Amino acid sequence: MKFGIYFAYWEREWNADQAKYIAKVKRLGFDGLELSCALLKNASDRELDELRRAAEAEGVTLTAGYGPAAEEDLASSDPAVTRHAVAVYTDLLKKLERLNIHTIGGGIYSYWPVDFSRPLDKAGDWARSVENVRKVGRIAGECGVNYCLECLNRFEGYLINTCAECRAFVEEVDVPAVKIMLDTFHMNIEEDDMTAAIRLAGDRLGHFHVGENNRRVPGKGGLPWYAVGEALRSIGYNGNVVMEPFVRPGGGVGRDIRIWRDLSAGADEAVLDADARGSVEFLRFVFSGPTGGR
Ligand SMILES: [Mn+2]
Repeated sequence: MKFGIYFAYWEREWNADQAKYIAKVKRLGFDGLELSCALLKNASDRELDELRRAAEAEGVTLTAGYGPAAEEDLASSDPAVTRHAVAVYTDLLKKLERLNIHTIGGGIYSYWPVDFSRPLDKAGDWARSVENVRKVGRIAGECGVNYCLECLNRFEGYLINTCAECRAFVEEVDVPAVKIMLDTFHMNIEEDDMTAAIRLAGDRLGHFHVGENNRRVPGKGGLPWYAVGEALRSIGYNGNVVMEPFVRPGGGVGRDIRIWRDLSAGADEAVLDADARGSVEFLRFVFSGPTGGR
């Protein structure tokens, strides 16, 4: 398993300079950095090449996360929206290929954050999304990218809340590059048993997010990390484990993630860094199991 972190832990706005985090996460003991596709969408080839070279120079594995806008909803009943969405993903996947990124994850079968004031047609959206994810998933396969569908909790998504739903969706899509993505924060709300969900994902698991029940760094909350690690080992998971902590209120990040209090206790960047460093060391230790790989 390779351990990464999402850059937005340090940021209050989504439109940050992501490149500076490549060296930082390496220094803090991570193997990888997760970038936001929102920032890659408008990047020039030169900027993409610089990012790729910076990651190669540090030996950092890049992964990509995305919260698609409403006008990029692959489940939409408006054909103009789904046509636009397929075009956006096609372009994005080519950019990921250029960046040597092999994983994209998120609610990339729907949109985010969902507007729950609008009427929902889950069955219709499901059928349209399966069809469009199949199209995009084939393109992802050609680009060498795993297209990983994140199970989101009921307050953030409605189409895929559990691993069982995701597994059914992925089987219906039936394209090898389209995989299941789990996130402990969402699983803690929706799954009866997180470890059973991981085992159900099995070899279809393409990406894994870790965060505490309240989105602190792993190890600073109540989730059963030893059992989570054991379940990942039991399915032979060898992919990326990316922490996605959010602890500071304010800005677009605080609003979209619903951080209404300061979970960082006024932490400055040095304290955030120390927590991230401690958390990745904790995860490596706990996930290595009883014999620690010996
Ligand atoms: Mn996540």
